[in-house]
Amino acid sequence: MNKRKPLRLHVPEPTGRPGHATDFSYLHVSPAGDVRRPPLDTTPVDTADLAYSLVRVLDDKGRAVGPWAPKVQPAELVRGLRAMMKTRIFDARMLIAQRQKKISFYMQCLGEEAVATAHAMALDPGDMCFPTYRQQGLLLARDDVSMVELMCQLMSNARDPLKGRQLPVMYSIKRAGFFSISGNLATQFVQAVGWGMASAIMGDTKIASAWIGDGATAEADFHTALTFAHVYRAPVILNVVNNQWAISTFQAIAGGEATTFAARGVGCGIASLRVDGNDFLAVLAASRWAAERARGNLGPTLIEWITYRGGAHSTSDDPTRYRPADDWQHFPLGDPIARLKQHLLALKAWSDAQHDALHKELEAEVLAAQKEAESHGTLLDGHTPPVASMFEDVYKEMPAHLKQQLAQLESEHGH
Ligand SMILES: Cc1ncc(C[n+]2csc(CCOP(=O)(O)OP(=O)(O)O)c2C)c(N)n1
Ligand SMILES: [Mg+2]
Repeated sequence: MNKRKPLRLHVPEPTGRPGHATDFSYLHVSPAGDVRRPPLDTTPVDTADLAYSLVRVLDDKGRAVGPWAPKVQPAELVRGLRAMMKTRIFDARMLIAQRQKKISFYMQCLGEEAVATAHAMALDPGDMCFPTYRQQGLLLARDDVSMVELMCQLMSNARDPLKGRQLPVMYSIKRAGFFSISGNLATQFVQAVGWGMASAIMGDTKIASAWIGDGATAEADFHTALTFAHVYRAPVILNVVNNQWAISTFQAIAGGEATTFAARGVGCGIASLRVDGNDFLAVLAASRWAAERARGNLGPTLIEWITYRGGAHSTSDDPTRYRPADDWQHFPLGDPIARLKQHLLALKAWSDAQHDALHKELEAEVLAAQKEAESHGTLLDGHTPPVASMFEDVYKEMPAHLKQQLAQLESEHGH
């Protein structure tokens, strides 16, 4: 007779649910300034402790403390604050535009603004990001990307540079180092590593920055990318944005319960950091560290950014169904905009009046951009690219069979 106990599986559960507050102790937050900063040429195995702690610079009083505090001028930080506020205001307006049916779909990065905007400040022109749909901050931090261009893509209007072929928010702006977003999650990671390897094979100096969410790390592409990055020491930054949720699935379901996502890197022979993603200074410092390593042929760096998805997953989601409605307010790492503002106030490089004035200025800027974008059409008025445009841009020279189909379309529909 079999006397063994029946086997059972462990199914991770979030520590909070609607009507029952989250216990955030699972995050294991280190005090600001507590985590060491290793030399750039550290060995991957020597970063093991960093994959289980949390690099933080800003303390509760808004002071920049510890070995990771970056050298940065207050004016540059004001630029960062501006980029985060612009991103948040842009998102809020586009969410409303979706509710007004001017856009079919939208995805905000509410609460995660520091990750992309501070990272953008650590990259050089010509570097290539392979983002997901929640890194609009990479674009909004740049002066050479107009909000009108982004909004025309969102509205799929006559000026949409992608001619309605991509889902709204899935931008593609090569000149801004922003690779076309693919809805197939985790493909970004293998593509970024391949791009970085190509850059090295060609003897170029440009590096790649790969982006993935906590949930998408469960895809095989993530692990394939780590192997290639490790073996060839590809010049790439491997960003894992752990915003605690993958639609309605808690990060523990993707494997964040008994270990960390940063620890995946160490296990694959890649130097890894776990960083407070709501701390603008920590994001800047860690991004610079990883970029310098990549540029110096010192190998890839994996960074797990701890943050919180403050809004819904997308306009098709209702997070009150699976997590406490006020969860974000209790997130121990706070709000990245409020924290950088507090730091600038502590430095006496900023004031409440300046903050309010900047907020108003940005609201007006976003509104003006929206007016201009809407003058080229929205989903409401059918100002979309001509149907015949679907035949363009697929091949450099249009092949005979497409020419035939285009002619057929024109003869049948009079286009
Ligand atoms: C390969 C693949 N599987 C599933 C989906 C459907 N899907 C879209 S977003 C998403 C959740 C992703 O969560 P995470 O990676 O944590 O990113 P976040 O949305 O939190 O930024 C899923 C499952 C997809 N787009 N691609
Ligand atoms: Mg997520």
